[in-house]
Amino acid sequence: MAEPARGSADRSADFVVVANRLPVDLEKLPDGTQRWKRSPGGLVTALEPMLRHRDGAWVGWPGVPDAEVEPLVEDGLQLHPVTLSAQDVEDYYEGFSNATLWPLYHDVVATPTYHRHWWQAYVRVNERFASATARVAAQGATVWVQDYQLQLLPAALRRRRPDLRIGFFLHIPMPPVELFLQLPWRRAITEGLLGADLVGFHTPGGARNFRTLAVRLGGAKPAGRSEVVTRDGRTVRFGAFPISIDSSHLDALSREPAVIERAKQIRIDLGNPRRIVLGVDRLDYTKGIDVRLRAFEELLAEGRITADDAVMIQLATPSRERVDHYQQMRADIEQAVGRINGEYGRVGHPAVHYLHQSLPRDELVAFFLAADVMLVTPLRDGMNLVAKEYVACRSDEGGTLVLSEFAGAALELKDALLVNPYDIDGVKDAIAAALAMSAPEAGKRMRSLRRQVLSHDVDRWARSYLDALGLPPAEEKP
Ligand code: ADQ
Repeated sequence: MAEPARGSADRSADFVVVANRLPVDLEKLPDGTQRWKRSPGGLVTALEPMLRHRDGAWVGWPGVPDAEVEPLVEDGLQLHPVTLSAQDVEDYYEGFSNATLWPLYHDVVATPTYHRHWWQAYVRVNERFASATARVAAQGATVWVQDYQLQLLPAALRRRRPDLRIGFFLHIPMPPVELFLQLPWRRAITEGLLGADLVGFHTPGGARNFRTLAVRLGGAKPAGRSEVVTRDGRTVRFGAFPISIDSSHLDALSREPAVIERAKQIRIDLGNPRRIVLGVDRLDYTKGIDVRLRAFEELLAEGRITADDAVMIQLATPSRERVDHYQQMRADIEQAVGRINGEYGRVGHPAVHYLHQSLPRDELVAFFLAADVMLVTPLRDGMNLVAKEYVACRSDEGGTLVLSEFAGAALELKDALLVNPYDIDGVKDAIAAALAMSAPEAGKRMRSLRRQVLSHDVDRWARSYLDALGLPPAEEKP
């Protein structure tokens, strides 16, 4: 499906996306050969058409260590693989990105680990990404850097290529200064971000935190407008650009007869419970899977619900399985599921169904459609796309969303039942209220949520960010 890039790809792309991962994964097969497999994701869906329309390129890691692969062209899109050694993966990706930055930026809900050799790997890999991007971008090109793994890249790239227009978007929360100050390399990261022309966040709160850091640690000066600072005579703008999903596509999928049929079958397979309660997450300690299990368990223990009234399903995509925090959390969650089923299940009728699996898209949509109550209870989340996906899939205007106040999505999805995930009694009350909610009340809330999600999709997100960065629409290109 992919072909090698013909001729020199050097300095040929007008628009370059840089992310830790390429939109395709390299797979090494048992017979020693390798092939590319598409890794579908919201970001790819949103950016692909724009990249194709304007000689775009994507720079990223192909997902396996020590893969020395040549640039390739896939359906007209240049892909530029950056090689990471097994040591880089351990220190830069699993270490600094996922055991230092990830917990620090999520309100230290797990304790971040600070290792100097992880930091050195983070610097080394960011520099490598900067060199790769500098080789690919055309004179005056626009480069859009994605996420916390690459926060040094804007400044590293600007040093090499001052002619570029550089954007950066953070997909996770920007923490308050009081927490960020823990980071031994806080100044370098702040300076790295200040290399961009526009720094985007999901929420205005994230943007405000960035402003404080930029002034306090990055030597930036506040400018007249609230979302601008200046540094070394350059202007750095920042702001909130809440990401979204391909809403109309999910809406259409949820109307397909095969998907509707599958949703009915899921209910039958579960023994026709009165209510189905669903959780869908990457298996991550920030997502509050333990919170909702505990709330559900207490509701059963107190007799406020019975296992015939409500069955819970937790779908959890395997994630970061080599990072310590994740191994411990998986064990805790699986123990809780076992305990609840041991206490409240019957043969053939567990109270909680738990799948540690990634599901195909249409199967996931059928689960969304089958679920009467959707539980999205992160302790902290940049946005949380699952909440928006559930809403987009409820073309029948049914279902109730219980949503954590600490997900970025809560700022937009105001007609969800909002909960503080640290308040277990509050979460229990919200679940009980959702289970008891009348159809007209649920319908009213869902219609309002759907107006928001269907009118604010991922295309609109990308377009509004790129407009602010100053990238003209492709058709206006001379
Ligand atoms: P994530 O932390 O990965 O993203 P989220 O936004 O919820 O979190 O996206 C998860 C995606 O995985 C969703 O599209 C969901 O449908 C899918 N998924 C989860 N479990 C699945 C399963 N079992 N089978 C199949 N698919 C499954 C980070 C930030 C978020 C931010 C996004 C985008 O942490 O806060 O919303 O980036 O910016």
